[in-house]
Amino acid sequence: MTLAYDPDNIFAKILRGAIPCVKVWEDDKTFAFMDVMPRADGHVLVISKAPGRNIFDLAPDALSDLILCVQKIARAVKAGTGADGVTIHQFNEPAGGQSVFHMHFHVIPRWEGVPLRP
Ligand code: DGP
Repeated sequence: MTLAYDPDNIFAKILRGAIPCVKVWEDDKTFAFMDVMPRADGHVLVISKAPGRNIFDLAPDALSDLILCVQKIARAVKAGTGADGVTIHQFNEPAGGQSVFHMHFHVIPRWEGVPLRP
């Protein structure tokens, strides 16, 4: 069963400007901002402006726009931080590690031999 999208989730409030964030990208379909609990310096969250809870219910067109934005942000994060690579995380439902129920990707810069912060 797909659970309902809650329009009062934290990322929906960020999109509405009701909660501040450090924005790094915005267009008509997507939005990216710094994670407040970064696993590494330069950790960015990338979200769709469409109201999808996670991978199970985001509309296909919105998912296409989102993953293309993730690629753009991954390239920018790697170039901007000088990282050796990036780790991309995406979690679905509490059992899958999701805590904010608005579809998002984590883009985390990585350096050789440096573990992620907990
Ligand atoms: P998860 O749903 O497990 O992918 O984790 C959600 C992430 O969102 C977590 O890394 C912390 C981040 N986060 C939670 N609340 C806020 C917030 O108010 N602002 C920002 N910028 N990030 C947040």
